[in-house]
Amino acid sequence: MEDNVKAMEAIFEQKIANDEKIEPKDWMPEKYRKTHIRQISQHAHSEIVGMLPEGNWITRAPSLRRKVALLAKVQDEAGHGLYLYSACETLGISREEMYEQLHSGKAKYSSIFNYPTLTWADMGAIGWLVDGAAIINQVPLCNTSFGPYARAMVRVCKEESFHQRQGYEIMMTLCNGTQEQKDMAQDALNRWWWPSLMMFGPNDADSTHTEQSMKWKLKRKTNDELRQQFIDQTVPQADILGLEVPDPELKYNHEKGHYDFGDINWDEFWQVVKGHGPCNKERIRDRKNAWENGEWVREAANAYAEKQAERKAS
Ligand code: FAQ
Repeated sequence: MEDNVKAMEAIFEQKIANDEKIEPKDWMPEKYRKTHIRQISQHAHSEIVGMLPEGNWITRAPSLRRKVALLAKVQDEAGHGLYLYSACETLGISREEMYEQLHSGKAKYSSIFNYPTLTWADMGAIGWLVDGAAIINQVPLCNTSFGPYARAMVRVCKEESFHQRQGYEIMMTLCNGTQEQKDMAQDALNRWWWPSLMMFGPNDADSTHTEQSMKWKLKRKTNDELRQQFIDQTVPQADILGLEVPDPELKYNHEKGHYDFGDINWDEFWQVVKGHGPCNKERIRDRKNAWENGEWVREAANAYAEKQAERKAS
């Protein structure tokens, strides 16, 4: 028996070393399965909770064109959540259990979605910065070792790239508008910059899972590497907009070929992660309400599926 497990472990390790995908029916170590359930379900929850801050502005979009684009974006996030929940189900956890973990606070979701969306400029800043950060985090995940997660990420990244551009275009329009509009854009950047940097997770030295996840090729880059890549890519975009990144210590380091930046407020990050951010309670309340109000839809869909199955069987 033990020899059998060792043999399966060796096959698994070989596949990881060869950059072959691990598929749901393949043998995998229990810890690999659990880590994937944790990360993929948290990722799915982030997409679904992430619909709320922007959903808040659909009725107040400044034009029909903006409303259509925002609606499409928010729907895309729902789709991303669904691919990810489906990918996670292949690891042997039910969707109900995942929702239960979200509602009870056992499962996390991204810290970024616990901040409020105060003005229309926040729609620009979220698309530009939050989707921008999500792309940088998710492009390496297209190459992650678990097949269903990697395949979901390919489509998600294509859609995120449209989201990032629509956000940047909103910022561009505001920055080319009146002084009041430009001030709104600057205020949004001031509020969303630091939380966007926190999206990549704690510094590598404080990250619980990075080392093991890199070995399993679940993560292909560390939190700090991705954060630096985001800063290097985004600062020149702020320059084009004529906006100032709210970090007095931000400076291009020619020797390193990267921007140096100021200290991130990790106390704030952990407070938000632990449920004490500005909107945590509201977000979970809204998700629970959506789950409860959708009960009749789930019942009807299940009843229909059962009837169809009965019909096929008879
Ligand atoms: N927020 O050891 P690590 C999006 C937790 S999707 C909350 O470094 P790991 C699209 C972490 O879970 C955004 N918690 O963890 C969109 C762990 O706690 P645990 C979501 C965080 O997993 C755009 C502990 O801290 N993206 O934006 C955060 O190796 C616009 C220690 O951390 C993904 O989920 C955080 N920011 O690395 C939607 C991408 N960071 O679980 C709508 C996939 C860390 O032990 C609108 N996930 N924690 O209790 C990942 O790449 C990784 O899971 C990281 C964290 C990088 C997020």
